[in-house]
Amino acid sequence: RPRALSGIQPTAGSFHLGNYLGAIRQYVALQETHDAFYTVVDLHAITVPQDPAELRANSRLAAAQLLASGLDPDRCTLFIQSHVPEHAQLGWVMNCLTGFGEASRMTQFKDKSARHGADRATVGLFTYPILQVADILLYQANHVPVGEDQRQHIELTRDLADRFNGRFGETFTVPEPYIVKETGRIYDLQDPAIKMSKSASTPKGIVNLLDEPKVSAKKIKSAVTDLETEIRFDEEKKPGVSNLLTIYSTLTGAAIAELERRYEGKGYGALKTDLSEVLIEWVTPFRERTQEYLGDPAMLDGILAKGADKARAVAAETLAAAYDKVGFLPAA
Ligand code: AQP
Repeated sequence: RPRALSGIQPTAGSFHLGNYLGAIRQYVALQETHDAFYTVVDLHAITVPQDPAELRANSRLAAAQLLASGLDPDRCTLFIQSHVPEHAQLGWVMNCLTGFGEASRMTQFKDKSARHGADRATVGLFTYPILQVADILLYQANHVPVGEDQRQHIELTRDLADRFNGRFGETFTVPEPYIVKETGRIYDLQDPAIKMSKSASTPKGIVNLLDEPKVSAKKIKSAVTDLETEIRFDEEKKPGVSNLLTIYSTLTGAAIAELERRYEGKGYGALKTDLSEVLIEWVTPFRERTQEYLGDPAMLDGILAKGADKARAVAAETLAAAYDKVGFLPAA
C-alpha cells in the first residue's frame, strides 16, 4: 500500500469548512487505499504565540474532530506530533539542507508574518515549512493530502528529498501532493477572492464546524454573491455562487451540473436556504460525535498513545537511516 501523511494545526479550536473539504475529507478517503498517518501538529502551533492550557485542550479537540470526521484508528495512524520527537530531530537536519533564500520564498511565511507584524514573527514561523518537510519524509509518504495553499510546501519537500538523496544516497521517498481540484481551495463567504482561513478578516466569512449550526446557517445566507440572478458555476465571473455550489455539491454528492439544473429559474435565496439546511444536517451529527470523543478523554488519549507508538516505529527507522547517511556517529 502507498503511504499517506498529513498534518493539521490545533491552533484555532474548531476546524473550518475549508479544512474539512480541502483536506480532512481526503484523509478519510485515503484510509481505504493507503497506509495513512495523520498528525495534529502542535509543534507548528507554537510558531505563533499560544496559551499553554488552550493548546493542550485544542490538541485533544483536534483529535476528537478528526475522529468525528470519520478517521478510524484501526485503519489509520492518528497521533500528536510532539509525541514523536523524531519530527524535531529530522527537522534540524532539513534546516541544514535548506537555503536561506529558498526558505524566504515561502509565500505562507510572507502572508503570516505580515499578519502578525514582521518584527514579531519568530524564526520558528520562518522555518515551519522545513519542519513540515521532516513531518512528511519521516513516513516515506507517497501522497500528501492538503489544500492548494500547501502546494509550495510540498514542492519544497520534493526538492529537499531529492537533494538529500542526491547528496547522501537514496533515503527518502519523494512525495506527491494529493490535492482535489474541486475543493482544493474553499473561499471566504464574504470575500470569495481569498481562501477561507481561520485568520479571515471577518468571522462572517468562515464556517467553523463547532459553531452553533444556526450561526453557520446565517453566514451561508449572508454570503456575498453577485448582481446577476443566474445560478451557474463560473469561478471567474461568479466566484461567490461557484463557491456555494462547490460546498453544496461536495456535502451532498450531487454533481454541479445537476445543481445548476435544479436551481434553474430560482434565486440565490433558494440556493442559500437549501445549502444552510444541508450544512445543518451535516454539521449536527459531526458536533455530537466530537462531544462524545471529548467526553471520554481516557479513550481519546489511549487512541493517541497507540497512534504515537505506531508512528514512532516508522519515524525512528527513517531518522536512524538519515542520521547514518549524514555521518553522525551511532550511540554506543
Ligand atoms: N480554504 C481552504 N480550502 C481548502 N483547504 C484548506 N486548508 C486550509 N484552508 C483551506 C487546508 O486545511 C489543512 C489544514 O490546515 P492547517 O492546519 O495547516 O491550517 P492553515 O492552513 O494554517 O489553515 P488556515 O485557516 O488557512 O490558517 P491560516 O489563517 O493561519 O493560514 C491544510 O491541508 C490546508 O491546505
